[in-house]
Amino acid sequence: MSKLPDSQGFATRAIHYGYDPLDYDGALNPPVFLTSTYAFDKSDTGSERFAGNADGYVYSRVGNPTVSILEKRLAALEEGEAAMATSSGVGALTAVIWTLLKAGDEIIADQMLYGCTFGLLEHHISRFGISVQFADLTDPANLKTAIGSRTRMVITETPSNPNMRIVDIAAIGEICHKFDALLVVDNTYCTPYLQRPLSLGADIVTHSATKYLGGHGDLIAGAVIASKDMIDQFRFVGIKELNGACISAFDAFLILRGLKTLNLRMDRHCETAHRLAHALEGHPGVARVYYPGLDSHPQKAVAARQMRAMGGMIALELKGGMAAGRAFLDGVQLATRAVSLGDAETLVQHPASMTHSTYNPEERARHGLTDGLVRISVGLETYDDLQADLVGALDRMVRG
Ligand code: 4LM
Repeated sequence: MSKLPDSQGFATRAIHYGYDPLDYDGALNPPVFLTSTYAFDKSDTGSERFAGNADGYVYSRVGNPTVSILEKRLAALEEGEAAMATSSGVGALTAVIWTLLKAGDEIIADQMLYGCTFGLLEHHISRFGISVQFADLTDPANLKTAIGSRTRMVITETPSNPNMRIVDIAAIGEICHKFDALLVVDNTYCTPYLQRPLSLGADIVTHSATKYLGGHGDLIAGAVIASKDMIDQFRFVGIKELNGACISAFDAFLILRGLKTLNLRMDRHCETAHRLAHALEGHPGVARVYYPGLDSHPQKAVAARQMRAMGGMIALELKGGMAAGRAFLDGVQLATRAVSLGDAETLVQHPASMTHSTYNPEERARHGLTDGLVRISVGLETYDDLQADLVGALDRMVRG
């Protein structure tokens, strides 16, 4: 077990926390335990572990030594008591919802969420008797109006995927707790390096670890960070018996590797995105740039309060709607046309027809997602090359 005190800095924890090479023959990197099951020295050991009376592994759907190292590290980075890694971000959120809620309960969710999160909440969860209200949580007053005695959970992303709205975590958390509702914050866009929702008043943090935490576009994974009590429930009910969305030891290893450079990558993502947001604002093909570091962003002050820096994601509202969005995407030469985010490669995509096509046109209009919005996941390439590529694509789009 790592001997580092809890007071150590973010990068130190991201590199060392929860692992001591001397526990594993000096191996600098954690071993990848590729095993589905674990031998018991005698039958009593197995039954005691299954009964929860003794520590120890029983089966890798529920726990694995490589995964445990990742979980300890993620909890330390998010400043939570405990963490559980999952096979995807969707697996993390379903483990939370299915474990904690029952028919008759209500969820209030922000009006703008990653497309498949919206799909789950708007199109599927009602089949299980759970109702969902959507509200614009950028104004906490809207939560005060919507919340009631059946509200068990409030779910938000901040910044929201894809249009970068900012939700005030502390203000929303305060309202939730007056009504005994749990606040779930999807922290995928920020990572714990930029924002720590639990310290701001959230109860549960979820992640798509596919994105910045892994950082290299080579895996699908997720995570939940919360109190030890809740994580035990998510593990022994949510993953073990409800959705089975356990992470593989190999993917856990890759995320541990990615975490070692998380702060360096995030610093560069943020710096490049900030410069690009300024450079693209005012282009004749661009109606609006959504980036919380710009003076034009309506929640700039809230973002500055709760985020260390403004992140690596930018959304552009193009003049010319869907056709302009497609023309821009087809015009890039260095950036990659792809969904997902948080990779070294700059990725551009068109939410209305791709990640957020789970919102039908009427839902897009109601929830404030326009057809002319394109999303840029700013990568780690040389700044000048990126600016030339994106401005060039916009110039060609304008010229038609
Ligand atoms: C995308 N996003 O936006 P898995 N939470 C947030 C996300 O952006 C995502 C998930 C959860 C995209 C995927 C194609 C804020 C995913 C879901 O994909 O299940 O790891 O995470 O491009």
